[in-house]
Amino acid sequence: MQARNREAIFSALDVNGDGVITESDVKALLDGFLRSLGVPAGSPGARALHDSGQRIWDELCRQHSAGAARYDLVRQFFVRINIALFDTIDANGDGRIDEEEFVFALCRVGLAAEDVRESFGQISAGADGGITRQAWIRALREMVPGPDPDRNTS
Ligand SMILES: [Ca+2]
Ligand SMILES: [Ca+2]
Repeated sequence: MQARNREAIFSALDVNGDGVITESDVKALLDGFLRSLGVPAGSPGARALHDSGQRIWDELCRQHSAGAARYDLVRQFFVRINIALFDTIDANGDGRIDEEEFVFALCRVGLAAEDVRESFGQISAGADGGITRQAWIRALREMVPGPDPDRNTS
């Protein structure tokens, strides 16, 4: 992976730009995403996402204390947070992200519609009904190559 991408991922996760990723960046990141998608704060979906964020954060803190490499932690954070977002993006909760849900979510967070549609085609690979959780996880891991962060995440 290119150093430039690493930096881009790090700055995206360091929401307040102070050069370190902390628990408040996690909350701000998730709040920003929920706001973009119009998910009301305090709704069950918003609470579930924050609970996942908290679990991911606690786990990464444990690994950090155990001396895990910084890049590996940032990578894991990126992948796992995005896995947690699957349920938020899957607005109708049918277990698949269809093109409409995908384009809606990613355009709302500021990506160009053309790029988003292209990514949808690549990730769903023509599968009926859209992106499954497995395809989503695979795509995220390919985006930031490295050791498998968590084989049990589903
Ligand atoms: Ca920060
Ligand atoms: Ca769906």
